[in-house]
Amino acid sequence: AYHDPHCDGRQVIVHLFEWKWTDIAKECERYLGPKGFCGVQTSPANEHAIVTTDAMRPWWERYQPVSYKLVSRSGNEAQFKDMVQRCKNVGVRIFVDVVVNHMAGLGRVGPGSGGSQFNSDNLDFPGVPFSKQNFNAKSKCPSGDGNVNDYNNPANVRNCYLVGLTDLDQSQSYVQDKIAGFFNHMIDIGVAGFRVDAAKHMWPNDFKAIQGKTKNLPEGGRPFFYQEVIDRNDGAIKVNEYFDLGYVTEFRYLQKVRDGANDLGRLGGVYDPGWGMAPSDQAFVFVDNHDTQRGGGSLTYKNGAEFTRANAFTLAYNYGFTRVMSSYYFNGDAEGPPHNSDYSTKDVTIKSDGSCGNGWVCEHRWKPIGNMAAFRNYVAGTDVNNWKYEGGVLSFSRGNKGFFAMSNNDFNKNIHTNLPAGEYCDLISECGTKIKVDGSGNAQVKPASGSDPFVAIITGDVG
Ligand code: LM2
Ligand code: CA
Repeated sequence: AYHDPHCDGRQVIVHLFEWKWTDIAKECERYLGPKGFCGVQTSPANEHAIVTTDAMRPWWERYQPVSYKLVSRSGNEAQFKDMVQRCKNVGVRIFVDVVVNHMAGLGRVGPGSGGSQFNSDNLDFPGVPFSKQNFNAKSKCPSGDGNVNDYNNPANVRNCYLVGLTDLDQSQSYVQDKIAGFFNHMIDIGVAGFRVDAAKHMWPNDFKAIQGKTKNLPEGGRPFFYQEVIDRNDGAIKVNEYFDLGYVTEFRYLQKVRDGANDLGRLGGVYDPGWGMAPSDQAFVFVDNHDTQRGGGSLTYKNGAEFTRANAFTLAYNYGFTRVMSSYYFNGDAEGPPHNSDYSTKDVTIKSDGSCGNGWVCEHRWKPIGNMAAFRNYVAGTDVNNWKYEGGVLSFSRGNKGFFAMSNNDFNKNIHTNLPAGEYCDLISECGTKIKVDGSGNAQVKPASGSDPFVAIITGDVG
């Protein structure tokens, strides 16, 4: 019920981490719409704590909610509305990261990014309002210090404070109403769905009740949900508890694809049911996210070519619903987005070669990543066939609609593509080379450029 992203069959979401609403609106119009992206995952849109104590304006202040007013480091409500509308106009939907497991951490005080006062130690958030009785009481949390510290005990994971973050009691009808009201406000504006932060730390039935209070989209249909459930076969909470509530993040994929990107022959095993991985129609997959790129053992933009291979493969293959991470350059783990001297976020600038400036990485604009969205859209629903790993080149077809090949280095190889005879534009290089398929479906396959050792072709238009 919650698995339709409402983007006309498009298949790829990009997380524009810490981007301002004004920049996301422009990116939808100038790049994401034309390239066939389904949508954008935004950073949390609601009011958050302003952290100037243990770090100066870290990115993670946005995971410390103060109220459900739409005023954040990315912009105000008017800018948010403008973004949602402009993106929608070019076929790109907005998916908001919603942080509703908790409010700001102990020790934090107001005002927040929207000017609301609050005091976490007193459990007082007048901007919602939430007060002491709306939070999980110590008596419900089986942990000595009140913090989550036993992943083998669901009550500990779900009723205690995650790293000192004040834990809401979602079993209360009042709390559910406030959270659903927040979702409904964004649905009225035109948002198509949500990434549910810390879903593992909420009881599935409580979240189900919140969804029950959430509206249909104005155009009809249930909002899209993907639940952040970190299941690495390392505790009591399993992804399958959340299947009814939307897609679930599949963190075991990150490890599989990282290992495969260094040893292409292993990529055939990225979906491993033996590991308890979610089936394709439940799995939300990605190479990295904003957490794992700061020390979660995943590949990141810092890995360059391996990271590019992992992403191109992810988009070419037929497992799960896909998201691409788009970052800013960082050294320290807490470092916030590129900013001006007053700590306002810097604009995303676009250089003449299509890459980004001002400290933004824009992985989604790297050709073997961004140009694969159209491939994934076109071949959706087909099987992977003709899997071949030979001479360092991995290749496969997607039914008789598409063919993909990649290697660690330049290559030039005769391969069976499974496509009808014809001459096809390589999508990676934006038709920098054409691949000629003969009457038996074979082609001499050579990338347009040895520095981007990928080839992707489809039998129809990219549109
Ligand atoms: C998530 N998913 O389930 C987010 O993806 C992740 O980024 C969030 O943690 C986490 N759950 C809670 O929403 C981040 C960050 C933490 C940070 C929290 C809250 O990774 O380091 O914790 O946001 O801002 C910070 C401090 C931590 C402190 C806590 C409370 O780093 O030392 O704990 O605030 O003040 C005492
Ligand atoms: Ca909780």
